Amino acid sequence: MFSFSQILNRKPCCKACIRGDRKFPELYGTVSFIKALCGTLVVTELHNLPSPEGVYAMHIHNGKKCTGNDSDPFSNAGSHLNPDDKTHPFHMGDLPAVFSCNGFSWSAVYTDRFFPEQVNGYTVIIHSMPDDFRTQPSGNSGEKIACGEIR
Ligand SMILES: [Cu+2]
Repeated sequence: MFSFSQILNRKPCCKACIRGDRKFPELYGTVSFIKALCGTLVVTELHNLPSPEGVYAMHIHNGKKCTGNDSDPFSNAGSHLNPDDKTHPFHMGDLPAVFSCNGFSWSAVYTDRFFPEQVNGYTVIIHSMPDDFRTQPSGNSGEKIACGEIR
């Protein structure tokens, strides 16, 4: 019988090493992309989130670099990965939020919106606020506070 717990032990196809911006230099973690069924198991582990009980939007963005400028340290991460020109929250790169457990978070979600190869080379962004899954184009999720390049 098929079981996702076995898939968790598979080697990820690609991975993003997450780092906080200069306001949150302690924030770090990984987002791993494991091929599963008709899509991907996305496994997220984050340490030192800003608030012990915070909820943070997470998306795959269409930029390729976690670089930026003074006003937006990750401006080169671009906006939501959305090759099919859909509305939010139906972008390819839209994902469930991460919940802080005293600054730590671990989660796994299965999505059939993409295979790992389709997001390889792009970026994962963690935002300062939860996603309202309603406001266009990006769920009113606040600043980008952490970023990782998928490779
Ligand atoms: Cu985003």
